Amino acid sequence: MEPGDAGLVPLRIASVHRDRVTAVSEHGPVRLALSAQSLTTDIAVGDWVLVDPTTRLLARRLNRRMLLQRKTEGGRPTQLIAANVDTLLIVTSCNDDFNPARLERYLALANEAGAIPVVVLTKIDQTADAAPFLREAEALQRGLDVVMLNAKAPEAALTLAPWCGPGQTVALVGSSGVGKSTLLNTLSNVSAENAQPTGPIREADAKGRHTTTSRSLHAIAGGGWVIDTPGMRTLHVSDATAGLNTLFAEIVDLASQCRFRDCTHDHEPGCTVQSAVADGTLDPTRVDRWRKLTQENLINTPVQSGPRGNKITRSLGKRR
Ligand SMILES: Nc1nc2c(ncn2[C@@H]2O[C@H](COP(=O)(O)OP(=O)(O)OP(=O)(O)O)[C@@H](O)[C@H]2O)c(=O)[nH]1
Ligand SMILES: [Mg+2]
Ligand SMILES: [Zn+2]
Repeated sequence: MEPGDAGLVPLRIASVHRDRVTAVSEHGPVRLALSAQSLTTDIAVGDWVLVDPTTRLLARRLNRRMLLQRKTEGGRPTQLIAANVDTLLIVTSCNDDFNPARLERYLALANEAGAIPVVVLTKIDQTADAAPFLREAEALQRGLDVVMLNAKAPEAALTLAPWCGPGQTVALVGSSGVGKSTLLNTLSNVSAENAQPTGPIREADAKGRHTTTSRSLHAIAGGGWVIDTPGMRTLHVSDATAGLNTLFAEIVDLASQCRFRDCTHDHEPGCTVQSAVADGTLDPTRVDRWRKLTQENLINTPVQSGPRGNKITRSLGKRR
């Protein structure tokens, strides 16, 4: 607390729109009054703020524990996805939506921001065999937790219980139509009238119709919070060097043992990455995806001048 904070109450941000912000209360979301100086682009769903209980004026934002953000197209400022998230539930379905390259982008985002990533495979009730999806997802990162569920079934809440509970915040991300809002409704267990709207997907290619259009935070029936987000079309990787190194740890380990320090892992003799591909212990498509994301991160990450004028990249370490 700071001087001047006396009499203010901490509230958690439930939704953020261009001209309007709501916070969670026992009676559902309440609209906050904004001062002329406050910018809604600086506020994220999941932020804690201090509010004047009589006027509902948002006095100030409390420091964030962590922030999920993403770079958007065309040099616009980064977009705040959610703040103070403990676990990122990366949702995909056991159908045409399943795509290792896309899941890796979400994993890099979670790793970099310091959230625990969990891959959630939905629609197991609509597939004859979910095991291949599970195996492929588990191979995406060392020690990665992957769960399978039917988002409509009440048991889904039990499957996710290890990451939910008092004080814990989970956020749902993934493409449109994978079942994020369906899962939120199962977790929050609210009446149909207060439920998040969900929408059907296209039969032909399993693509959703972008039913959810804004981010929102909700209470979970057994305690804790869950954040719903709109389906993302693209997720660019930037400022995620540490996140990528965690994601591709097995390749990073191999690459450190190559004969030449500047090995490009392409044609050099004594390349441990290429020999792992040759002996079948490393999937060459995984190496291709590692190269592509590393390159994209390099291009998207701003370069700053170092102390002696030498150039250093901004995200050599994890910034917490
Ligand atoms: N059978 C089955 N249907 C599901 C499951 N999860 C979601 N669905 C259905 O899939 C469709 C899309 O679900 P939504 O919850 O709207 O998907 P979303 O991820 O929120 O999509 P956007 O809001 O567009 O990003 C709806 O018709 C759901 O009923 C599941 O596990 N099993
Ligand atoms: Mg939705
Ligand atoms: Zn090499």
